[in-house]
Amino acid sequence: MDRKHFLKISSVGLGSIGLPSFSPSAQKPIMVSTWDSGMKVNDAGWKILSANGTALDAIEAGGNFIENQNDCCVGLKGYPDRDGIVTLDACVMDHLSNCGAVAGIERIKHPISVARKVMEKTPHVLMVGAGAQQFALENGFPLESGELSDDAKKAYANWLKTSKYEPVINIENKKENGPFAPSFFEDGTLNHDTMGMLALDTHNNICGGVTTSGMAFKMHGRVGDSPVIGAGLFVDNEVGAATSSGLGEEVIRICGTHLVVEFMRQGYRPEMACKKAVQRIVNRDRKKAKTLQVGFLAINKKGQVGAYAVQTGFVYSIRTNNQNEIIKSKFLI
Ligand code: SD4
Repeated sequence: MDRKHFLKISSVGLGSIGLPSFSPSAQKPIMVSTWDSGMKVNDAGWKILSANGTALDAIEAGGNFIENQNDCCVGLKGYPDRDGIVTLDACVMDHLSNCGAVAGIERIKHPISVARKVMEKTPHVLMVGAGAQQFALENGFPLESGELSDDAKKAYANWLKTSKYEPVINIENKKENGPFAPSFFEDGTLNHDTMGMLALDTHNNICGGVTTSGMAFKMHGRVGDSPVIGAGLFVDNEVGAATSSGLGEEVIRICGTHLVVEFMRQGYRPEMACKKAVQRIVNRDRKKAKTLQVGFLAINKKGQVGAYAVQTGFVYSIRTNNQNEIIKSKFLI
């Protein structure tokens, strides 16, 4: 289902109960996920949250759902790196500040579950590459085929025509942003959709997770923000949590999600906290910022939600008892 269609059908919103849809929610349980693909991810998590399950289980279920799909940017059917190899990044962080992550893992279907195992079964936080794969195999995850999906094969063949190494995340509304649109996505394929998820459960606990194949056609070995705690994900159960999508290097540079949570700790609402982190990126180099996209999504302890992006195009999905819709993020430039 395409993005526009999805946006159109998302009608069960706060609007329908008489509140403007940008009004912050203050309910629990609640699950929010990046992009429109987050709708179905939230559905998977909601089954658990609505039965008084834990935020951690909901996040893992959401991550596993999207890792099973034919998605450009998550799971083994995602787009490969520039050597034609799919490498996956994922992390989880729970309400006790426990966290686990894997980066650059190959041929494992559910990296978010491996990240959870790193959190629960090792004294470590981040495992990478061959070692992460070995750990996954030792913990019963099967070794999958390394073959690309048909869509990924097509996109990769397309990219190989120019093999232009241009590490950018495409900005939607490409006509408007013509000069900044990456040349290898002329066919309309997207290179975003990293799944960042945040949930607040009925036990009043917040947990988050991220799963992604990372930036399409990245250098082999390149790791983005997604599995980096404090960059792609940060949770502080006293304050709230944040996740990000977009050009990971820019997020890592400012410890983006940690920054968002710290702004919330200072009393800013989630949207303003996200905006201030986006401003940090833009103020550093405005000219460069015009060429890239980063979006932050945050939730606070009250269940209020907000997002902000560098450019237009970032959307997120929200699920509560009263709300099940896609919301467009505001943006700075
Ligand atoms: C990365 N942040 O690897 C990821 C890419 C992304 O939506 O978010 N895509 O830099």
